[in-house]
Order: sequence, then C-alpha cells, then structure tokens
Amino acid sequence: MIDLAPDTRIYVAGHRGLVGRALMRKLEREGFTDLSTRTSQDLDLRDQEQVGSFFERERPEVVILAAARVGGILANDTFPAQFIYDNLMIAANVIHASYEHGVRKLLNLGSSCIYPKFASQPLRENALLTGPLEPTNRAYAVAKIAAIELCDSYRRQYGCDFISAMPTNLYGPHDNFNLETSHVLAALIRKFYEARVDGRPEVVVWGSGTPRREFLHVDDLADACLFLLANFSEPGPINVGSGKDISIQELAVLIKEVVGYQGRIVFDASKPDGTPRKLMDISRLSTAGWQASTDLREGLVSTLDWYRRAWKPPDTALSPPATARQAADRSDRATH
Ligand code: GFB
Repeated sequence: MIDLAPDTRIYVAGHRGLVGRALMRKLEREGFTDLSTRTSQDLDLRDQEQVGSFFERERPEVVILAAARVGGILANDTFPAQFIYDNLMIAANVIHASYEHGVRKLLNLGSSCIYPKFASQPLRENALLTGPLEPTNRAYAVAKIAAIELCDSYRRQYGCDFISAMPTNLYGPHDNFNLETSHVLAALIRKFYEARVDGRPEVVVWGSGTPRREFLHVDDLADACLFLLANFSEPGPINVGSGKDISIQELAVLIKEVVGYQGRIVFDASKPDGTPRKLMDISRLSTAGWQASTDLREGLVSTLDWYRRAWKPPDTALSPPATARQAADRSDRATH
C-alpha cells in the first residue's frame, strides 16, 4: 500500500467542484502541505499538450481525478456530446500524463451510472458491462467506463497503481443548484426553500417520484478517497455509498420537512425518471473497513444551511445552445 506522508505532492484535478472542494477540506484537515491545483481557466484538461506540460513542471506524486463535466438527468440528456467528449479527453489526458510522469498513485472518480439500467440491486461491481445503460446518461457513463478501462489497462501493461472509485449520488456544500443542470437533491433544496420564502402554493418534482436513489454526503466521499488511496490497489471499480436508498417522493417529503415548507408537492410526469434504482453494493468497501458517517437528514440540514448562507446564483439558465462552443461554455462544466 502507499504511504501518504504529509509532504506528498498531491494534484487534485477539479478542486473547485463539489467533490474537489470536499477533498481539499479533508486533505488540509489531515495536514497535507503540498497540494497542487489549477482552475479550468488556467489548465484545460481536454488539451493534451497543456496537461503534459503541467505534469512536466508540477511532477505530482499522487493524482485525484475529480475533474469532470457533470450534471443531473436533464443536463446529461441535453448535452450528450459535451458530456462524452469532455470526460473522455479529461480522463485520457490526465491518466496518460500520470503514467508518463511516474505518478505513484492515481484515484479516478466515476459514478454509479456506469452500471446497467436494470442490473440487479444492490449494484455489484461485477455488473459492469453486463447490460444496456440508462439512455439519459449513456454518454457520460461510457466516458466514465472508458476511464476505468484506461486505469486498468495502464495497470496491466505498465504496472501503474491507478484505482477507480464509483460514488453514488452525491450532495453537500458547493453543489450545483442550477435548477436545470443540477442533481435532484440540490434542486429540491432550492425549490422548497424558494417556495417557502416566496409563499408559493406548490413545488414541482420531476418524474413519477417512484425512482429510488442512494445519497452520500461529499465529505464522506472525501474520507473514503483517502482511505482508498492508502488501502486499495486493485483493478476494476469499487463502489462508495451509504448503503441506504430512498424514493424521490420520500426525499421530497423529507426536504419539505427540513425546509419547513407547508405547500403541496406535485409531480411532472413529462420529465424523465431515468434509472429506476441505483443502490450500490458497498460490501467490498465495508469489508475493507470503511463506512459512511453522515445521516441523510443531518446532511440535508447542513446542506440547506450552506445553501442559505453561501450559495450565489451562477450565470444563465439552460436554453437551446446557439453554438457548440456556447453550449460547452454555458452548461455547467462543474467539476465533480
Ligand atoms: O439526480 P438526477 O438528476 O440524476 O435525478 P440521476 C434523479 C431522479 O430525481 C430522477 C428526479 O428520477 C429525476 O426525475 N427529480 C425529481 C429531479 N425532481 C428533480 C429535479 O428538480 N431535478 C433533478 N435533476 N431531478 C444522474 C446521472 O442520474 O446521476 C449523472 O444523470 C450522474 O450522470 C448522477 O451519474 C450520479 O440520479 O437520475
């Protein structure tokens, strides 16, 4: 296993996203003193030459690949080309440069959507590539599966210690609260809060409310990432989750309660449900000795508090892109 001395140079790709910021909080709290970061304005990870020169200069010993174009079900369904292109390029460039510059350990972050839409639940890692993917996020999922295959191929051919963690649906401070591109939990926090403040009679929840989702607080994921860096060195994905799922309808009622909203919940069946269920089998990780510690209600309370205190509306909402370039710039290239 890898020894993570406090002065290890760790490059956190995507340090300003939901996951990246949680990783930076965790690494700083654990006393790591040599953290390397670049914004997407300073380093476009889709550009192989820029990435190569960055690794040449920076020479990180450990890399955590948390940079990605991410979004909820509508963003994935609306911008598949950006989702597959950006995430393929980011993964290929960062993983190849890590090999070329002798990175000792790389942790690649994927997503639970890599598993087949109708795979038996809870989702085991060996379900990968055993059936068709959920259409709304197939582009993103294929890019994330390719990243796992890259890590495993560089391990097989070059002996690289590159590992891949597959988190379930994440939430927490610095999430994306844009109502058209975000994931469900952030979207519902904002919808119920704004409805309460504005005295609106109802909140619209997308789909039927019947799909089930597992949610993991992003600080728990950051804790799992350090655990995996120090203790895990095998090919293939390893699931990271809370081990509990909830229906979208139950989630809406829970967020309604936490926010203190008194109005009605209505369901908009014109919006896609996506995968019926995505509960991860986390037995490999729990056997290895890790488990999540943030209860969903407690996580909702702290995330609502952050949203009220610190969130600022980003730029324009989702609308048909005039050009691919504008789409690429506008849709959230939020990093994980
Ligand atoms: O979180 P979400 O956008 O993505 O949607 P997925 C989860 C479920 O919540 C879907 C419902 O059934 C949505 O229809 N939902 C209800 C809402 N109201 C809302 C709302 O206001 N906003 C949103 N966004 N959903 C994502 C993948 O799938 O999971 C990503 O698209 C990634 O690629 C992520 O893998 C982890 O959980 O369905």
